[in-house]
Amino acid sequence: PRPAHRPIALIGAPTDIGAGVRGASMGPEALRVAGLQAALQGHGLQSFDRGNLSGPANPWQAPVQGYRHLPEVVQWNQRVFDAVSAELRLGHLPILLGGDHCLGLGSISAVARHCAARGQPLRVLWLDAHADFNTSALTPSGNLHGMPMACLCGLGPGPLTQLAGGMPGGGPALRAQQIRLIGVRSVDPGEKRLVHQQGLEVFDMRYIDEAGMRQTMQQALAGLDADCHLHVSFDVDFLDPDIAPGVGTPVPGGPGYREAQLCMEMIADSGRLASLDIVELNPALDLRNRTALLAVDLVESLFGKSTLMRVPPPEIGTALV
Ligand code: 4U7
Ligand code: MN
Ligand code: MN
Ligand code: MN
Repeated sequence: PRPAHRPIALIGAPTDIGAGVRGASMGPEALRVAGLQAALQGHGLQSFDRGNLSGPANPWQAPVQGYRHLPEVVQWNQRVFDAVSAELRLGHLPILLGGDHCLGLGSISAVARHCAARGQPLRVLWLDAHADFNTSALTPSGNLHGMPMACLCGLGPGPLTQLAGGMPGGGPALRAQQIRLIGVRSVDPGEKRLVHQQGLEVFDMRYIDEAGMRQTMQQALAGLDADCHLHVSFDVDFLDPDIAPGVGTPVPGGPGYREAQLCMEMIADSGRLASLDIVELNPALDLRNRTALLAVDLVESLFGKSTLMRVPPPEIGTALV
């Protein structure tokens, strides 16, 4: 079936092992309490809740050679890799409920391996206030949630760049041309140079201000192959903190409610969404689960709920009412 009509598997990864603030470990439960599964079912989508993965506790240590908690981050990501791989093999659409964004590494490594084995093109949309492109030499914090994009491009410690044995050809999980960074407004100085050097396509907030979300998403989704696997890595701090306060690393000046909805609706219209991460939600900093409820609302749009008064696009509208 078209990716958007596949059964959905929810995978909880309750950890804040890569973050600089505690609390993202409560993200999976907050999303469940906010009604994620019922919302998906309300759109006629079949879904399974696989429960939570388990992994090492957060030892809250200082960085060692530029990395905080590297062995623990490796372990969590191996479990995420295995869980996401298993769902992809079953033909399901995995949704990773984070957890901090270091887990995007395990999730996307699994997706990249799956696509490579089938010769299927892959595109990754990274919705985030940050570029997450630090290395141990560049990071101001040592927090691995600021490094998954770089690791996926092959810049990082071996156990993370070669997760679960690495790609068939031995190369990195992703090439720069497969990635679109959207919503970026906080990048560290060395990180900025590296992002440019690697040639990543970045739609930062300045670009979104000037071009608008519509043109931004048209470009970010341009040239998608009919067979393409589209992965969305949704860092909740992508959103403006006025509407999404429940995150550990808020940055002012993000997309507002309507812009975020349009972003999600245009991804839905592509009909190619085949895997998703929802990460960096921090219920300890939220207000009455408001950010989790907003995330669920946006995920509904991502799966085809249109708030616009119009006839839905035929390929999506037939199965989703
Ligand atoms: B997130 C930061 F220094 N760049 O590396 C760092 F500003 O997954 C923040 O996008 C990283 O939320 C934020 O520590 C990681 C910092
Ligand atoms: Mn992030
Ligand atoms: Mn972020
Ligand atoms: Mn964050």
